[in-house]
Amino acid sequence: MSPILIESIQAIVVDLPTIRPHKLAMHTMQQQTLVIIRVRCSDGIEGIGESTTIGGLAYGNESPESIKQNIDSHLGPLLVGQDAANINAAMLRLDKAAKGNTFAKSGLESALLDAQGKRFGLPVSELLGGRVRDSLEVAWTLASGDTARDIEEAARMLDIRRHRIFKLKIGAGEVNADLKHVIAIKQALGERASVRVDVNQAWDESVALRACRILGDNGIDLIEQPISRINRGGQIRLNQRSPAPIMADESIESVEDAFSLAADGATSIFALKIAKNGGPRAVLRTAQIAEAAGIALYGGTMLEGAIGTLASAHAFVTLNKLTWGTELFGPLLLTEEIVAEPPVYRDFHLEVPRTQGLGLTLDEERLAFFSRT
Ligand code: MUC
Ligand code: MG
Repeated sequence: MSPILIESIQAIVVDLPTIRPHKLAMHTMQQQTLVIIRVRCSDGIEGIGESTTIGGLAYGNESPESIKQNIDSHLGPLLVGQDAANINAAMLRLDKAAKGNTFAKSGLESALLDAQGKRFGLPVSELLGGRVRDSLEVAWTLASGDTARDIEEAARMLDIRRHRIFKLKIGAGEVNADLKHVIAIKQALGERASVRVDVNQAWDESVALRACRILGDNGIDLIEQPISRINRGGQIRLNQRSPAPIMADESIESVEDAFSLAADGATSIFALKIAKNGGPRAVLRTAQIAEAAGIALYGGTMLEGAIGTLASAHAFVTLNKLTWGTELFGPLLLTEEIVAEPPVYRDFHLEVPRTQGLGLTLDEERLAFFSRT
């Protein structure tokens, strides 16, 4: 039987409006930019994937424009003409020829998995070994920058049973003002919600030591990436001293980073992100390191739209344990969709489709309308 070949690869930059500005320590998002990947194969099947980051180059080493450029000029040509059904060989070829670029690789790997699922009539989760759950609990990020507005937003989410876990983005402001903001929100929500913070590396160790203690003593359940990813010694000390558990996010830019954090005892929770590991298969390698090291797991996001969100979800439903739930709410931050079937959120959870591939089809008209020309 002759192999099914990859015939063409297209990367499309799409700008979508958000429901409100989203304020992180390093950047305030006024919209979100997705990179949509289309992989067309010789059996007529098309796989779709997504490579999305936050704030241009503010968050990581790849921007939407560099992702597109690197796929168009380097990664795409390496895959065209290769066996579309052999994902191991395709991704190995990319890893041998290209360093890093995990965001671009993640979208390509997702698209190959989507195509393979459509080919075999299976959901991506089943290609990854099979799911152990059908839905995932989803946190919401309160990031309007205003305490009263955040409390109101959280109360509404609780009332409509959409979220009961809230992550607060802090670090952009003065530390005492940030702590006041977080404590006011926790006091307003009380036991109705789990409240966590993400500092996005903004503090130094001297600030973090005091702030983590205050946060832990005031009922905050988890502290994400309080200090620089570069400060490994500081991460180890904080992990030992903070009363609330510390989660690594930016510290993980590869599966190898995950291994060295585990070996150093630098964190007690990993934020799993397909984009920072190189795809849904790659992120499961990081999950296996965590499981072996006794590190808990959380399903993270780069605020992808529906495609990247479901590519993550299909990987996360296969995990033995997902102690801290997920934050796969990206599509809910957008006012527009470019797929025909928007993901379903119900009763604090995201439902993961059992249809073939990722379970999504592109809405061509809307994709064309929002694509950058
Ligand atoms: C991050 O740093 O975790 C995830 C949720 C959110 O609001 O921002 C992202 C990025
Ligand atoms: Mg984070």
